[in-house]
Amino acid sequence: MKIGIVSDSHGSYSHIDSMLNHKEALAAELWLFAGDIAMDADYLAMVTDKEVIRVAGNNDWPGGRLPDYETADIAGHTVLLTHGHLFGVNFGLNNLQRAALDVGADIAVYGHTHVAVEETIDDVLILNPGSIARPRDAANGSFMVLDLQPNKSPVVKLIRI
Ligand SMILES: [Mn+2]
Repeated sequence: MKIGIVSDSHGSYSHIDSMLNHKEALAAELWLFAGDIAMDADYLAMVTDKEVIRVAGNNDWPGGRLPDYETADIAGHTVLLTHGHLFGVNFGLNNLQRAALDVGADIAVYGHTHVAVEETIDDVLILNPGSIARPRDAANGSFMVLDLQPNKSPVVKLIRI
């Protein structure tokens, strides 16, 4: 199953539209939105007509309608989705990796840093799609497509818009 991963669009629907011009994005059957900001996930769900699993970012109002983290069982894998600020991701990924193990996840997805990451730490695949609208690691924003199949290693593709 192909899963689109996007984060930190910060209200820029035009960057989401640019993302959806890519064939890889159109192939996604499900989306994970890692926060900042909530209404962009609504927009993504509306224009793709796909399910968007979403969490709150630090710029989403406290006490809002989104959870701080979600777990999802997808094609034999378990994904922990969270924005990352609550796990101190600016200072390393160990807290996030431990949280993934705590909930039985083999994949952790986060955002917040606006820097794309694909890293495996002690059997947990940790992914950050970067920011689609305000990248800090390149001129163009980025998103990921994750292909999950039962009993197979995840396949990750980072795409720059
Ligand atoms: Mn953030």
